Amino acid sequence: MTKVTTLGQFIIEKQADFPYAKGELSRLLRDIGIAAKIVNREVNKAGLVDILGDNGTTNIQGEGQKKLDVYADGQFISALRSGGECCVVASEEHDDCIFIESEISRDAKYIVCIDPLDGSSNIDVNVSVGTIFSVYRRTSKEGRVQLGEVLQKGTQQVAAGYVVYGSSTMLVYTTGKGVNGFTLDPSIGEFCLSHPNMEIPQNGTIYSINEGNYIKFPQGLKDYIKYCQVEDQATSRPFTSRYIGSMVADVHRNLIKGGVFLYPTTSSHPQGKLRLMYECNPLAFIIEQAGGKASNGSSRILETPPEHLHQRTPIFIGSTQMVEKVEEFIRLAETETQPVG
Ligand code: P6P
Repeated sequence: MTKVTTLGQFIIEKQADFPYAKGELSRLLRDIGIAAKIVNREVNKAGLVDILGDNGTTNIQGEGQKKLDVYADGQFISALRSGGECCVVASEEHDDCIFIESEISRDAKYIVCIDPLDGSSNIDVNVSVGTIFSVYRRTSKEGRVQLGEVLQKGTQQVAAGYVVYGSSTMLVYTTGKGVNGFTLDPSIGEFCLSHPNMEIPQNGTIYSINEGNYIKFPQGLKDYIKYCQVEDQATSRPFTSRYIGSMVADVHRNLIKGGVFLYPTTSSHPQGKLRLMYECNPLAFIIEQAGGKASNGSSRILETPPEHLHQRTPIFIGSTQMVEKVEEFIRLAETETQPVG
């Protein structure tokens, strides 16, 4: 009988890795895990209850909010509010930060940035969606947390994770000492350790990009896509193209199988589409901890200075050798377009 380690047991066991830990981060991660189970229940019965479709509202991105977007947002904020370890939440679904100033959260020291339900447009067609979260420590000791404390570089994260609601529901997270994956066992209602010490293959043969935007891509990306499609046995090309349209699902597949996910700048998204604080930074922390790389095309995602809450960035994330090849094509195209002399 193999030993089952639940997420809660694992978090407590790993707490010993942090000598000064008093359990606050452990409790915060427990709170997120509880909300993930509740959201999972609704995601899994979408279609049977009135939780599908548009909510009739739009978020700061100007995107139509799905009912499940709003539901998931409410569940995670409620769990963080009642857990007492979080002092402020930055959510994709809210223009501004949500300050948690209840008595129970008086000494809370953690900041959470979250995309409560990423890829929600896929819900109505039964395709995997996800939750992405990032955890920082507040830098001030008391009083209301300032926006500057929320806008910390990705290198300052104390934890990051995602939940992928797919053929099974998994929670994958890091606290800076490796990456571990937990699969929800519905029979006991617990996330159980299923993927200890996850490491991404250093190279791969899967590239993941919305090729429908090809005409809008910078030249370096066009050159890279053509490189992926050329036959070359020595480098196992042509590569395989896989694009789910849910970043969590695409990144999760590449974490396990190897590959690179690419969302460059385009003429319609000149800063890139994906958000730094609650999509790119957390996934970059996880992939780097698993031995991979996450770049904006020229530098580490995690070193990107945040300027505002919903800041966007181009991102190339996955197997190190594949990300480096993308960077090489971007550099080459830029030098070729530089004026001579
Ligand atoms: P496009 C979902 O809306 C999302 O934020 C990511 O999960 C996903 O990778 C990307 O946008 C898909 O964007 O432009 O290819 O539809």
